[in-house]
Amino acid sequence: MSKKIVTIQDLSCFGQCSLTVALPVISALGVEAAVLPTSLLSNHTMFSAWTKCDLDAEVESIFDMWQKQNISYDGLVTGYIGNSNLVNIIIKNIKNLTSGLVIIDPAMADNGKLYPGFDDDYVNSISNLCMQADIILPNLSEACLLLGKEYKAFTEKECQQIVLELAKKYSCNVVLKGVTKCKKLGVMVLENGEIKTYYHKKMERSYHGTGDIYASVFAGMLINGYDTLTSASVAADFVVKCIQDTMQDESHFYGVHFEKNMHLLGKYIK
Ligand code: PXL
Repeated sequence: MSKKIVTIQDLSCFGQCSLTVALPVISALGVEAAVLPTSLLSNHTMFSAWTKCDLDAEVESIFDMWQKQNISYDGLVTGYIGNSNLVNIIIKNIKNLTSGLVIIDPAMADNGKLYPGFDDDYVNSISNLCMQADIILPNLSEACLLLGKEYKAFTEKECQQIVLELAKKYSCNVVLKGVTKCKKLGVMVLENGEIKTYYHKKMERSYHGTGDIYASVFAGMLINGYDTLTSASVAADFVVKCIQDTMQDESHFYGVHFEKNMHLLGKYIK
């Protein structure tokens, strides 16, 4: 039986992030993707300006209607949500949405800085959301915010400690993104008490929306039954390939060209 998941995050109309990447990527893995847009933006917040309309009331109505219609999912994955009230609404409704896999990407920061508009209150609500997770996907900036640590360059050993602290605090498995070792970048995975790291080439440029592509590949893989390390490494390789393809296009600054690589995901369809 094919699986279905719901991806809960903003809809940035332009900019190759959040729902505009999640829907095609999850579908390309042969998984039915339902969407729940939490906010509507003209474009993501790495542009110099944007419009944003949070959909708190509509999100509550959608949850109510899904419950009335007995709509539920094999799993859910969350990303950028938009405000802490929305996060709290999601927390209240998670149990009605799925008795399956809960994947939380605490998408709120990068390079040691919160995204525009987010504050301590938002960090707090995302921390509460992580309490509901089976698995969380923080980058190092987000891990520091969740643990109240100062952001800096961390050694591999320190990253292992961070992973263990996160797993203990949230009683969940962890994929920590952005671990560095020599000239390599890696994802550190804790699954069933064991830590493993998948290292790959470090790219000279970073792009917006790659965390969202990462979470979508990871979620589709995991729901297809692949183990955490395989899901984490396939997601990393896919993002690296998309970045490589984008770097050749100097004019493309706001996201990555993922579309022409979608066929690479087909072999993981179950
Ligand atoms: O890729 C994360 C993300 C998603 N959605 C919006 C964003 C960002 C990162 O800044 O601004 C609207």
